[in-house]
Amino acid sequence: MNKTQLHLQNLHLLIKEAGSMAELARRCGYDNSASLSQIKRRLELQSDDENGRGIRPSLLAKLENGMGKRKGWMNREHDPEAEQRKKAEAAARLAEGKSEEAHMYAPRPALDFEQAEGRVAIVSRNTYETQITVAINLDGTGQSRFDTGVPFLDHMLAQIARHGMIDMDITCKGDLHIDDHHSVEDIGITLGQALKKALGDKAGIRRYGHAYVPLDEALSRVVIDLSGRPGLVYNVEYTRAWIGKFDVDLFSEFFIGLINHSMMTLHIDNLRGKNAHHQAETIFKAFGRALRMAVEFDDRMQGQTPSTKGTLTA
Ligand SMILES: [Mn+2]
Repeated sequence: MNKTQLHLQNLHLLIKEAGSMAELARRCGYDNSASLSQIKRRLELQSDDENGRGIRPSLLAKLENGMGKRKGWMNREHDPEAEQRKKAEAAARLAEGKSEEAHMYAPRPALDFEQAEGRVAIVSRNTYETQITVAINLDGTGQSRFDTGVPFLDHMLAQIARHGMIDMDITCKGDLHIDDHHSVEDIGITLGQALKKALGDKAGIRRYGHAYVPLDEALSRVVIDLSGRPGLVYNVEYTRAWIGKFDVDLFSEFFIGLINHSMMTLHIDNLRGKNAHHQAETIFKAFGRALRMAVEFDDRMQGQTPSTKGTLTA
């Protein structure tokens, strides 16, 4: 197919999509369709000319803009039926992921949460980038199982479980061939969703939690308010950019995802530390400890909501 034929074919597609030549002209900023008709006629006459220049670039841009096509659309061949089919398939896959049937292909928790006593939540989140299932029990014993494909993150999540006395089961199938970014961020998001769900109306809990945790030369402080508002103050200067194969920038992505979906206020300060592994580990241990304190029931609260507003979820 030569250039003139390609442009003519795409012009036909645009006319069909717009509904008529007149409508196409209107959308592309013409007062009437006469000049477009002339161009179409010229293309038809020149369609066998191998040296034909087709439609000039300024008009191509006008057509692409007017019909919401990407730059260069007019210079590529299109199969509208195949594109439509692909779109429908993608929409169906996305709808499936959002539905209650998500667990049909989202990973299932290996630990038994269905029968567990306590504040349990199981959340699956599916996108093209990651498929994640998080199961937690805030009233657990600290047992955990992780299969995220990011070993150092598993090591850190285990600190939250162990020191937060929270049972956790997290599975992630992510696009690790790109890098760890989407997996780490989306695990933060999904864990945040699970925390919010497990906390429910927060009646009778302590709400605030804090902890200092040292590890050899490193020391971190984490302060939590299960306020119902997202907020993160993150003061951490890692001494290295990488811990093994793990990019330390991703820790802040994890916590941003977490606070935005759990709706907590979170202050993280690494007060000192020379070894980046130690810095990270003190942060996650302190987070676990602080979270344990914040989610625990306070007997003296006697089931009241710890807020003079009367709610922590509105
Ligand atoms: Mn360690």
